[in-house]
Amino acid sequence: MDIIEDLEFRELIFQGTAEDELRARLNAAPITLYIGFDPTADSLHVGSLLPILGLRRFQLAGHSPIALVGGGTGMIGDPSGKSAERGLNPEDLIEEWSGKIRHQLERFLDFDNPVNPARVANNYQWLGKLEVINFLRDIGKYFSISYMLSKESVKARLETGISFTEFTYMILQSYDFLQLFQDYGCEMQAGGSDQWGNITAGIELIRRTINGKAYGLTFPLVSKEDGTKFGKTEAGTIWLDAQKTTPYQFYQFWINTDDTDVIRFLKYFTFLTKEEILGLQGEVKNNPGKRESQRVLAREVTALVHGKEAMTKVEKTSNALFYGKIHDLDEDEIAAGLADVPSLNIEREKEINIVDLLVQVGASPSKRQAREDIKNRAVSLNGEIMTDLKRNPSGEDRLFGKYTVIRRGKRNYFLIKWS
Ligand code: 383
Repeated sequence: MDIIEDLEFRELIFQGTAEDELRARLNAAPITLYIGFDPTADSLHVGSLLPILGLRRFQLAGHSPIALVGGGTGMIGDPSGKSAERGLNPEDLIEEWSGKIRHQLERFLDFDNPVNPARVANNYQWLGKLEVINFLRDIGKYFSISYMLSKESVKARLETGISFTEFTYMILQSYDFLQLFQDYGCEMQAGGSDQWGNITAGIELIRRTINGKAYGLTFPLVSKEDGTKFGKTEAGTIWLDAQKTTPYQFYQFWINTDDTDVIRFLKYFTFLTKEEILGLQGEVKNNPGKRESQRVLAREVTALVHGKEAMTKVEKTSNALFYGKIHDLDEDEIAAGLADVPSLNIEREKEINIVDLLVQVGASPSKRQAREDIKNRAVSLNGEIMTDLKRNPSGEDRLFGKYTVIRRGKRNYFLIKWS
């Protein structure tokens, strides 16, 4: 497969250095490439997904990927794309996060492949050993201040302020590239478009120190047509760690993609073929209400990140809730599917009328409205339409002895937890 052709179809190329040469190099023989990930949290998030999958695309096309964990650079802080100086995290925390991020990265790559296995490295291994005098003599000399000042990451911060620490970051990332070039035969660095300055600085260092030829490639930063930030919802960041963003929340995030974004996201985040994606593009046009593309996107990305089994489970939960088929769900699926809806804890012994219950859980704004809703057959209890204004939900209305699922209208769920 011609990797560049595939990346072009997927709109994944933002910028490349010496693009014609790079294409020729990639077609000539397999290349080793790397992308770095700094441990700035205990998990990666969907923003890191596109570059991770980029590594996987290269591996599938026969090239050798290196996932670099920035145990050293994470102690400094990349100013790229950041409007303000960041605080330093404690060393032991960075080390702990490095381990977690390494595990996450490992899930996406194939380490047992005999021909082009993936590798992981941690730049603390070499950056941690640097000594300031040697660093300034051996590496610092290759960076002119005017070159460093011309980088977007620095320019953007001259007014608001940048410390010498963050200013130095690009030198460390450049030194990584040189190390990987020499020790791992790594000829290419990729990353998001925010990494362009750091990547080209490394290429320059490799050229100036050992007269080596290295390449760079950047992916677009993921944007949404409506202008809002990708990867965040009202509930916050969408993480790859199932403990932080449950597979169900993760699946919901993708299924809520707008029609205007969904085809581009299928290109970015799945391994579906060109033909399959073009087919779905037709579906969006001709059958927008069906949201088939969103379903496929959510299914594919959830399976990639959380595994097929977890995907099948959340897909089932999502469908059951969509069609109101509560009885199809087991206890865990109810808990997972309704983790984010308004809920109310009520003591088991308490007698409470359905009208009061609707108001207390926030399903209806007033008792009058609650009665209206019930009369209009807009309220269902555990998947069955409820028309009895006098009803006090009792033992038999508690699924698994503890849940009563209320739905008002088509989409609004509420959960009563009896304790
Ligand atoms: C560190 C050492 C290297 C090469 C790269 C690095 C990390 C890099 C960085 N990257 C971002 C991060 O870690 O800060 N300086 O959060 C993000 N990446 C990738 C991609 C992205 C970038 O991990 O655009 C989004 O995910 O490049 O912002 O030797």
